[in-house]
Amino acid sequence: MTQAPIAMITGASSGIGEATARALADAGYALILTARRSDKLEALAEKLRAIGASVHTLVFDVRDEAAVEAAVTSLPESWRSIRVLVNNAGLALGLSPIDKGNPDHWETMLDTNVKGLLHVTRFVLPLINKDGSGHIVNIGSIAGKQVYANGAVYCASKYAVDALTQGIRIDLAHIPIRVGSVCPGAVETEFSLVRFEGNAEKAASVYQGFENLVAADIADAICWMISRPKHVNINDIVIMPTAQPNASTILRKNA
Ligand code: NDP
Ligand code: 8X3
Repeated sequence: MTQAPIAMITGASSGIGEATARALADAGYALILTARRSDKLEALAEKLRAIGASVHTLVFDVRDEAAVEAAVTSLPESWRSIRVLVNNAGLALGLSPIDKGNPDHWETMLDTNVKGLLHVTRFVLPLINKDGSGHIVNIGSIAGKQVYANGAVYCASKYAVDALTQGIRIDLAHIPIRVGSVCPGAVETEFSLVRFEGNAEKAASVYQGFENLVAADIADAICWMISRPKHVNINDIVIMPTAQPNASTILRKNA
């Protein structure tokens, strides 16, 4: 029996990570799903098992280096050969000018989006396939290409993801492990609810008056990126709503 290729997705408990888990299950991958909220992760795992996917869940905070190491070390032998790592866990907190920013928010964003990605990559790298099929996909953002007002620290964290993607790409080319990023504009997920700390009205207003991206659009791009032949490395995909030409401009109806 041929074993299904394994993909590990961080931040699989909602949004883009969850949609990617569904898409990769449909594409025949076995899945290692990670996040902090074990109830959400288990509910998704059960749904995917019901459609025939093999799923292993790991509950950890990407900011906690020791917890990341312990979780990866805990993987059973049959889960220790990973074809695709999707570094997706991330968040924004707040939307404020720098002189009014909250340093706790800054620390959480940088620790999650930058150091968390590094911790996961460092401990998972030894398990990634070295036969040319191995792949790392980092979820960046249009905010990592263009800075927008009141988002300096979130943007800085995503510029760092862009730099790390380019650097890791160079460093792993000799193995080879393929490395690329998918950088979306506005996708309706829990992202804005988290950014505005549970203010549902404020979060909903982000997506009003235009057709935003949905998480499945990003999952689709990830599936395409990782299904290219071994000699093709897609370095970067920037994917935007048609109504959002750049990081700072959204064409809203009735606005
Ligand atoms: P969601 O809030 O829906 O999902 C974020 C995921 O990250 C959740 O599964 C959450 O799980 C996980 N996560 C957050 N912090 C941690 C942590 N410290 N440790 C472990 N897991 C964590 O948002 P999205 O799906 O939109 O976000 C996914 C990625 O896409 C992020 O990197 C985001 O920056 C990026 N992005 C989003 C865009 C958008 O418009 N939505 C646009 C461009 C990029 P849990 O809380 O259970 O730990
Ligand atoms: C999320 C995109 O522009 O809402 O990375 O910050 S944006």
